[in-house]
Amino acid sequence: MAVETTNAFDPDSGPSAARDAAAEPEFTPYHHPAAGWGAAKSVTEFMIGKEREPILGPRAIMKMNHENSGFDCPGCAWPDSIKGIHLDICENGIKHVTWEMTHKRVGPEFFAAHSVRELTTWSEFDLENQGRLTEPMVYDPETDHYVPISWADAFELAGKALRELADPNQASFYTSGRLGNEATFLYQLMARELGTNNLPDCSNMCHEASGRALQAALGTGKGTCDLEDWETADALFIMGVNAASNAPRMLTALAEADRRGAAIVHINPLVEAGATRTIIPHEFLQMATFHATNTSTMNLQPRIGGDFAVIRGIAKAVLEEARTDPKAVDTEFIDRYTTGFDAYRAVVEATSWSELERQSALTEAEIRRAARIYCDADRSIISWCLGVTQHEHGVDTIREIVNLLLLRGNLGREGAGPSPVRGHSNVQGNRTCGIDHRPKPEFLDRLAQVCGIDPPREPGLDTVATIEAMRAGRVKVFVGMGGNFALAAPDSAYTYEALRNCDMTIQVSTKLNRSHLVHGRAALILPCLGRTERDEQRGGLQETSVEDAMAMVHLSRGMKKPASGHLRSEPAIIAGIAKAALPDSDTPWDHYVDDYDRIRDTMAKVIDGFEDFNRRVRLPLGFRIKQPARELVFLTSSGKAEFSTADLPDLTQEAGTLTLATLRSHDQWNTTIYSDNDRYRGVKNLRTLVFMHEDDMRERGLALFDEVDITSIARDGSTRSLHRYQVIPYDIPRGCAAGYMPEMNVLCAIGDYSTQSDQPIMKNLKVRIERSV
Ligand SMILES: Nc1nc2c(c(=O)[nH]1)N[C@H]1C(S)=C(S)[C@@H](COP(=O)(O)OP(=O)(O)OC[C@H]3O[C@@H](n4cnc5c(=O)[nH]c(N)nc54)[C@H](O)[C@@H]3O)O[C@H]1N2
Ligand SMILES: Nc1nc2c(c(=O)[nH]1)N[C@H]1C(S)=C(S)[C@@H](COP(=O)(O)OP(=O)(O)OC[C@H]3O[C@@H](n4cnc5c(=O)[nH]c(N)nc54)[C@H](O)[C@@H]3O)O[C@H]1N2
Ligand SMILES: [Mo]
Repeated sequence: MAVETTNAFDPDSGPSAARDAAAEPEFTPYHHPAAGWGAAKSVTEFMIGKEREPILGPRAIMKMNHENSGFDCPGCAWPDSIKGIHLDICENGIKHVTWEMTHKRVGPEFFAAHSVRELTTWSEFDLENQGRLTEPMVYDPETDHYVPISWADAFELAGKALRELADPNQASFYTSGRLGNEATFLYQLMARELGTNNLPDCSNMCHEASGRALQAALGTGKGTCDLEDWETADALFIMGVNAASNAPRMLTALAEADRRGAAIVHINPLVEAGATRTIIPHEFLQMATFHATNTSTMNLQPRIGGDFAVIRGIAKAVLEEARTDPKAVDTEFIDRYTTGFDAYRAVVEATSWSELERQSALTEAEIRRAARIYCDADRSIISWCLGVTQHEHGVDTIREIVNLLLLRGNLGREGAGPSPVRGHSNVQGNRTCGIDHRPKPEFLDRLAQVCGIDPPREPGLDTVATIEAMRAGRVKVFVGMGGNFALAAPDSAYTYEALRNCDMTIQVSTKLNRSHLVHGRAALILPCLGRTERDEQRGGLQETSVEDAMAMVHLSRGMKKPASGHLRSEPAIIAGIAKAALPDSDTPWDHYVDDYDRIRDTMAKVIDGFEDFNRRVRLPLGFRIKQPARELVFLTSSGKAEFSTADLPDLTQEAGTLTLATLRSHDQWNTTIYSDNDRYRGVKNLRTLVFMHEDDMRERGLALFDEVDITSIARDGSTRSLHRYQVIPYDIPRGCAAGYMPEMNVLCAIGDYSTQSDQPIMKNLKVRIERSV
């Protein structure tokens, strides 16, 4: 099979036309520190320039991420600083908030003026840039327009579609990681009361590998570190994350680490902006004096997918060191808390340096230097994001990270441990509160007992399986609770066909996006309140809770007047659908929505670690979910932390092919594109690009901005192509290439997901890149 897109963008099979085709692309490598004045200038332009009027006043910024008195930043999941300055905000967080607070509106007049067919030719930027959705809309196939519908009729339409399914497993309920904990709980309750565990989420594309690896090794699906650990570690290993763009508040932690003399090692095929120098986002004095702080001791640039070899190499060097310095390995810790060490040592010793060099594309000396830093540090944290997870071998690599930590007892004590950088602001909370297509029996038992339902026990569908089931007609109703499924998912053409094959698609959203245009035979758009907005219910002003990447649960309270009087909160929308779909339900849906404290009281009885939820979540900083592994209690089958012994993956490339990773630019939030610029990578006015090593370009006779066709070769041999992308020479290992999601999702074959995590392999595509004809 070969999928061709006729030009760079094809509304029938992928994202649509670039925003400003007239603007000339520019590329000037960026040498300034990350954050600082560049960021401040960009924010100002964004707050005033783009939107033409100030939107986010100082009051809103001050309220963001404040001790339980404001709203949680809807940006990344990096925790709020506990000590010192609470004004821990960043350029991108301000962008995300401003985008939600826009004055523009997408009302019925807009839909009356534009058919769906017409809107499919608009760019992602233009769609979202129309502003906030204001009223429930239903698709009218006669006219190909969305038309207004009352909430009551919308709920009845959705309820009827769900009621009439022959089997509840013909519905699938997607969650994007912005959904608050209370709505999350109601959402999974509705799905399970209906009788399905089909609860795919963005985590299936994000940190599924982290959850599975940590669960197997340590008996917890989460990292064990908190921000105080970051503040006391002697060495930080930062793998596969573009911190300056995607977790900017991490820069503060890195700069502080550098000041106290801690070592920072970045492991990334690209040297990202945050991996050299930064200006701490909130230190305005530093901005004025342009005083940059180092954020790196060492940069290792392995080839894409080479992380396993890097970590194993460091472990090998540590074990070699232990022959002369017994303290290099923490034998007491290993004996007391772990199992499988001897087998692990044997596989590490059996892995040769030449093989490690070949697979990592680094030299033995480079790896040994990182090992030296690791051995010299009393306390080490290893942190990672998508550069590690979105691979076939994501789970094995994270287990190797844990192996390395265990070797020196870097677990269960201050300043040490595994610390995955989560994505969406509440993606971790979604999982904690029941969004899991493979729920644990204990969770279901408690849900049954407390909520009086009979939840299904067989596993449900994840993201990829949902797409396949929709395409095959086995799933007929798709509900998207936030997010932009059509574009975020792999294999755009295939995913579009799948969504279009549904009897009904229902999207609960704040802004217009591609998933409203790529819809089922019947389609609903249900507009909801954003996190910044006041949520008034019968019981008064409501707050909703979220969990950050370090397991802190705290309240978020919107304060802005809702974008439209018709908007409903996510809990209210879920309850509306649930009542219509489950007319005989004994669940007190309205009672819950009237006062979210009541949802929390039920959650306290169902969810581990949420005891006394209502009181504890109102403590000044909220509360931290207890972490057995942090206390050196391992809920694994052996009762110990388990070493793993995976073989080194073979990354040998076929001649003429490159390995391509899909990434975010600085100016985007997943599928939300703010501009065509990527400041820290020095790119302007261009998203249809591919970064390559200059020797790989030369070999193909290519120069800056030359047009190329990119063809991916899937495991099953099928090919997918993008045409007329422009090439940029970049500091990236040979044989590697990179470009932007979601445009490049066209290239991700639906069948190419990890056999270890079921995650689509979005960072490791086999491609051919040739000059366009
Ligand atoms: N502003 C902004 N913030 C965001 C997001 C956003 O879109 N915009 N998205 C949020 C979400 S949902 C998530 S999950 C996170 C994502 O945060 P990131 O993981 O930073 O996201 P990506 O842009 O995909 O970047 C992946 C990084 O991994 C590197 N990489 C690629 N392949 C490899 C590899 O094989 N090994 C290693 N070691 N590195 C590799 C890339 O060079 C890049 O630096 O950010 C969250 N925060
Ligand atoms: N090729 C490739 N594909 C990827 C990735 C990659 O690295 N490479 N990364 C993957 C990852 S890590 C993730 S997390 C997914 C992201 O996938 P999603 O979470 O599905 O996508 P987003 O772009 O974050 O969703 C944006 C939309 O969310 C809606 N929205 C915003 N705020 C709210 C809110 O408060 N409530 C509701 N109901 N809706 C809201 C708006 O309508 C907006 O258009 O993409 C994945 N796709
Ligand atoms: Mo994510």
